[in-house]
Amino acid sequence: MMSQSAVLLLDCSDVYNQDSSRASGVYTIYPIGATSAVLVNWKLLPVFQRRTDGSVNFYRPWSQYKMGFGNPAREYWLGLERLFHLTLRKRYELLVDMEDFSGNKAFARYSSFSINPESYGYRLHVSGFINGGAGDALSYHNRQKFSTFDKDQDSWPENCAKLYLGAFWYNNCHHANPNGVYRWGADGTIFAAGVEWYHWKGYNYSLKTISMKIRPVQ
Ligand SMILES: [Ca+2]
Repeated sequence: MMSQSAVLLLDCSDVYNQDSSRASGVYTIYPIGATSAVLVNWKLLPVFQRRTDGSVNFYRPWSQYKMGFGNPAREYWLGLERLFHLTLRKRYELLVDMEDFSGNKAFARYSSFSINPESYGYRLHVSGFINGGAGDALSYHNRQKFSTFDKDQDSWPENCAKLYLGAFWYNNCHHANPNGVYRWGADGTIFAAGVEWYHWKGYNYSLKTISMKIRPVQ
């Protein structure tokens, strides 16, 4: 672990800049300031979203999506407020990794990623798609505000978070639902409510794993 007397780290690239021999393990970072410590795994990080085993309920209200929940080593949502402060300071790119229940893997990469502050609904800005076999399910969500079941900021007359049992930058409503219900593969019981990336597996296949991670663009 880093020395607690060290300079406060804003993200993992600062860890790396301080000491490249520490390029693995869990570190404490401070995206907002000294009172905002976040444990992150540098090997995988900064990961701001991860589904891997269905151990955490992701159907949660705005306050929890704002402040974060889960376990950084397993299923996790960093929190929109921390994510905003992270992407405010530097230019970031986004990598979305995913895997199905047959062991197939794919990714989607975006060369630019940021979000606006809460007063602008944590609006998403993502561009520069690079295909790693998963297809582009996220550009559809570009420039959308974040929505939860108790805060509808989507572009659909009804409440997308309630319809698809998740929370996301819903549009009208989604091509990706990474915070949906963990459903162990193919399942059309409730349309498009699983952990989904439409352009790879369609609307009725819930992924085994998905993670969304960012790193600074040099
Ligand atoms: Ca709506």
